[in-house]
Amino acid sequence: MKLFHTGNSPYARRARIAARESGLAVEIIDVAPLAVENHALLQHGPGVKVPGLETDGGAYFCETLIITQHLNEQSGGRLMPGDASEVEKARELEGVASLLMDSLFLRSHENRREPGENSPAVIEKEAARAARCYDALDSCLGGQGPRINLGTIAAVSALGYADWRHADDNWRGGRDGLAAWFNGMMEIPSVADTKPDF
Ligand SMILES: N[C@@H](CCC(=O)N[C@@H](CS)C(=O)NCC(=O)O)C(=O)O
Repeated sequence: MKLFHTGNSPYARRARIAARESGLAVEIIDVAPLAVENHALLQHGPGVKVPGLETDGGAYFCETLIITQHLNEQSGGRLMPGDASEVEKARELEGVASLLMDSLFLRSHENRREPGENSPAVIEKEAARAARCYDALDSCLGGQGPRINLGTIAAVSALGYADWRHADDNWRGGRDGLAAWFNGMMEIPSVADTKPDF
């Protein structure tokens, strides 16, 4: 399989960690920069986004949730807990972390638009959504030890992205449990090696 990514993409980071932890043979290919005409990814479909996964069977998957799900299935379930109730918790976490990532990503783009072209209402709404997500992650992960599943991979990637693009959110403030969990996750080599460079 081939996994296409760019250096600091939080979505691609999830796929990169999942690929490594799956134990599968996945070639990781950096396709930066994305914003060019006739990009090589166009041969795989209309999106030209990362992550993208070319399977051994010749299919091409876009969308992080589809890619990481495929990697989990191909690895015989290595990326999810074995116990059914733990699977539900991991899925719940993956959902909250996914919507946090989408929210942070949207707000980051909004923040970087020209003054007068961005929407303060959107920025405010997404900042409030992110704060609720940080609280939810703190409730769920505070006091937990580091472990890999698709939920924790999504959560550590979203929080790492917040450190880069939304340092002012100060997500660690008043959330000691979440901060300690994050530090523990950063000890895992696949997580440490994919930390955004900023
Ligand atoms: N919904 C997509 C989002 C992926 C995404 O937006 N990736 C960004 C990089 S972080 C990208 O490829 N952007 C290129 C562009 O917007 O042209 C997913 O879950 O994989």
